[in-house]
Amino acid sequence: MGRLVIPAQPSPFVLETARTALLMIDMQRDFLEPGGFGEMLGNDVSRLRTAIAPCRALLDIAREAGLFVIHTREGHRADLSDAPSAKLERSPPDKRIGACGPMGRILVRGEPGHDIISELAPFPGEPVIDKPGKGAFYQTDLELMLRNRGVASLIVAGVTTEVCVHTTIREANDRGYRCLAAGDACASYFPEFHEVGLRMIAAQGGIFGSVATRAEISAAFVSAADCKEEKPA
Ligand code: TIU
Repeated sequence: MGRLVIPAQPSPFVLETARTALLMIDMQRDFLEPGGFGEMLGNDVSRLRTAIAPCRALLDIAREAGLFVIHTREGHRADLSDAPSAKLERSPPDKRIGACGPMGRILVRGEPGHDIISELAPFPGEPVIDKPGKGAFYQTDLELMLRNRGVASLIVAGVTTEVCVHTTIREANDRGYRCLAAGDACASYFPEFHEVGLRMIAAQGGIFGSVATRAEISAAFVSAADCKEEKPA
């Protein structure tokens, strides 16, 4: 599809489709589904569920355009050997990582709650990165995959805005990737953190990256596709 310009804050975001990946961060059952770990902690999961339809639309457009689509999941080994005690100890024993939650052991790989929601299930061939931390680069092979594909730009969506999406964008920015947060395809249990989180990305000339809506991103892809079709053979 080639070069695309997406209206964004603080300035238009330019990308080459062959050098762009869509990162879908942690759209997991335990965070998003009623009866999961997120709700067990007292969070209103309906706030996160607002991101599902925009994420679905982004996946459709990215797959159509041939972008490299990568999904991530936060979680740990069954023996918890990759879970720092500082992370384990911050919740009471019956609600901490590894405890039995409503959808299996909380944030443990292979458990039902750890998996990606069915609405956004990865397609065959789309890598799923299992990450032990909040950032998708920390202790994973994400950077190796991006480098091997010559990726320069990332469109980032998922949950939660101020935690795993933010940490991943900060990690990516320090590694030299151009990042575009898909604002309404991200969400938080705390609306004020979502809003300020997005503002922080675009502040100071785009200190961590840029922010656009799902509709702005889709429109740029659709108009690039139309443009291509109208060209004489
Ligand atoms: N994926 C992600 O953001 N993990 C979290 O723990 N988020 C919270 O907001 N707690």
